[in-house]
Amino acid sequence: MPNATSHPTSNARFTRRKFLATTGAAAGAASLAGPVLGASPARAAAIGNGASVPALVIGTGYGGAVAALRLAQAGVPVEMVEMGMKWDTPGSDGKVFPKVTSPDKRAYWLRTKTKAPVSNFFGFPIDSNIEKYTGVLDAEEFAGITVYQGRGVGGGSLVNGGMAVTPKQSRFSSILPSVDVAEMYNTYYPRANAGLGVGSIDPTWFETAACYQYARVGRKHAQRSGFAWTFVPDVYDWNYMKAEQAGTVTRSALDGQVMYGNDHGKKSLVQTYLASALATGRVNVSPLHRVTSVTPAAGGGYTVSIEQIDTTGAVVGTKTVTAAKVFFAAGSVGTSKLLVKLKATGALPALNNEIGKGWGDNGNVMCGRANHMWDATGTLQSTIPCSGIDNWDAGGAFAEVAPLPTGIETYASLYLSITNTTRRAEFSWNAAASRVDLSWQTAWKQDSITMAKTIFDKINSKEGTIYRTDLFGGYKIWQDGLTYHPLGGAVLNKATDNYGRLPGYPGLYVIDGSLIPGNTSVNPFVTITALAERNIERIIATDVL
Ligand code: FAE
Repeated sequence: MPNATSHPTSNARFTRRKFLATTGAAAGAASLAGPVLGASPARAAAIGNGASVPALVIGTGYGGAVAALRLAQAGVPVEMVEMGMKWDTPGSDGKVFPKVTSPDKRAYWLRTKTKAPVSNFFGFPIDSNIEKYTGVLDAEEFAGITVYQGRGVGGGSLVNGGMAVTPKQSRFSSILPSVDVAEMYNTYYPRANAGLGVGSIDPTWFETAACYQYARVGRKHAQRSGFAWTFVPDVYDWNYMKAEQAGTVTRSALDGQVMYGNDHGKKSLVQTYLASALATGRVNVSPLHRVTSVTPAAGGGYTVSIEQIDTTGAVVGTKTVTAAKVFFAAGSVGTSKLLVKLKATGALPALNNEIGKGWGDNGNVMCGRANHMWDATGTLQSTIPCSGIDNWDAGGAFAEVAPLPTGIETYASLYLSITNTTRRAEFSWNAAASRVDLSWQTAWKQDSITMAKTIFDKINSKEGTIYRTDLFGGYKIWQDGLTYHPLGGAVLNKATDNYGRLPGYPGLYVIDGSLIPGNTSVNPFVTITALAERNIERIIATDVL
């Protein structure tokens, strides 16, 4: 396998056939699912300055991991460039990741103070000072909203709750109107679910597990108010979860790990798609490398500018590489910010006017309810949610019953609602400040609050309970200042063609959550993965093979 710095072509018209011919590796061509050509051990060196590569993927989240695996299986060497760290080394406490209750420098991306979504407890602020470090969770602040995102090899899969939800088929055409519904539900959703290792909680075990008392209380209240309550699949290893509850393995979900990473049990992309990609021997990952520019190269392909950073965020080097094909997989915010800047500053001037548009927050809004003393939610709470309340059709809200893993009895029920908001914001280039702005307004969350209230006003009224006012600031009922689910900014069939190709720039593709226009009706990563599977299959068949 050629070294990262010596890939055989920088030609924009690169094809797999050409690559195989130039390397003499044509024998035993791989199918998508089949064995790979001459697999060799994963290369460990970072991408070299001046490298010329067939395919470069910006970001290692869901879209990027799918693209890398499928390209590599088709015989194409892939360079992945990731601005965050590779999270594989324990700290002095013996753990790779900190707990939600004791965040340290590993928790946050280049912040000096934590910014916890549940910011107060009994009214007291709980954020604390930390050392500035390239931590795993970015709380990126725009004027009207804080957008939480994963940073590191594995992207959002490092920090998310693993809730792996396929939207109801009947709702799909309003999520992605230009995509064939049958194809998605017959082929790409099943492929994504299999690739991600999605599983379901054992419903019998659920009934007695102490760590899900909070979810059983949530179910009781939902059902007594006549709402549909449902288990939600997850990528957490449910057998490991059982063993955690039994006390026979090291705890992770039952030891307060989730939003700042899980040491055990959680199948992040590092254990699934990225492991398979690296096993091909054709994929190389460069952590702590941030792409800053992509522009057409004189001799064909694209010139990609990269900053290498250290763990304080300081730039310690710059690299310029040439790539025949570039896949934007930096997440909804990362990809949108790059494309908006590159269009406005003349690096990719022919990008169309849909770039930066159609961005939404998946309608995220959080709230807590104060339960009666006879409805304790438990001192031991699994950080992995396993259930939700579906009032989408009647009220526009799907609420996951979330944990509050403080280790003490709080008598609180916490919920993250996903709502059917139609609000969409736009990214734009702010030349004076040399940054990308987002037009989201906090007041727009009122739509989501109204929808979430269709569930919780009714439950409160039935149970004789009230909203908690001490979790998100002084006397504040709703956490309306954030999203965990950024979507859109380079919307499919608008900013790109119907498979993620960027018009005007052959060889440039978008393959992440920025393709999805603002809402998926449920937690988004299964849809991001399934759409990436659909698009890369077409791209490999028509643009690569
Ligand atoms: P993403 O996974 O964000 O990956 C993008 C990667 O690109 C990141 O690793 C970035 O560091 C990297 N990057 C960005 N800019 C650059 C650059 N210029 N150069 C190099 N690298 C760059 O994108 N979703 C669910 O479905 N279920 C859940 O239970 C769930 N829980 C969540 C909990 C939290 C706390 C958070 C933050 C998110 C949660 N999500 C959940 C959302 C989910 O993780 C998110 O939709 C996906 O990760 C988005 O996938 P993408 O491939 O679009």
